Amino acid sequence: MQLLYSPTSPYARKCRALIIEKSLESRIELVEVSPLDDPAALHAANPLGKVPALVRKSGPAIINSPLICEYIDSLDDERWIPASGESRLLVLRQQAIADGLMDLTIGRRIEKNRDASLHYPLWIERWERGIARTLAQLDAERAQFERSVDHGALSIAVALSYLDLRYAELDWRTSHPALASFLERWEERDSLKLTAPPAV
Ligand SMILES: N[C@@H](CCC(=O)N[C@@H](CS)C(=O)NCC(=O)O)C(=O)O
Repeated sequence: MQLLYSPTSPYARKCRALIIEKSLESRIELVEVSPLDDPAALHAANPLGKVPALVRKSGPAIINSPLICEYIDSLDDERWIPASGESRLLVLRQQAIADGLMDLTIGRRIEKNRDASLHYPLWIERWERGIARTLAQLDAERAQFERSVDHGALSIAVALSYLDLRYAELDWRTSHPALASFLERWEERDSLKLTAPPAV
């Protein structure tokens, strides 16, 4: 199996970190691609042209990181995503909030990367307000995940770390010190250490 990924993609980082946590490295080969170069292998796996995509020996490629993570989690008996019930909903909800935080951070960055004359403040401000609200919400529900070692907590850690990469000027660690401590604990784990994005 091959996971097509890019080193800065937080969605791919979730999958890569989960692979490491579950010690599945020998079963899934990591193949770096650059989605903006439109590689044929990526388009064959995912017509949306997005990473991550998981190419299996048979059967269609699996796309969209939550589905890929479900599949990775099913490869052994150690559950990082609970199989059923309220605990499953909670972990999937945490992943959804983390993914949404990544979406907002990416949307803001794409807008900011345009020529200044093309900036659309309405969208930049809207995404920044969404990021601020999400951080406040995560802080308010911290007790639900801050000591957990599961896919929900992993996803939140990856999303917070992505803010450091793409929205460093927010300095969210100063305004949310307890969330910062949560991330620092995750940053001690190999799963985050070995998937850290290259310095930009
Ligand atoms: N919902 C998707 C989002 C994937 C995504 O947006 N990936 C970005 C990289 S961070 C990408 O491949 N962008 C290239 C493009 O949109 O053309 C997931 O969770 O996998």
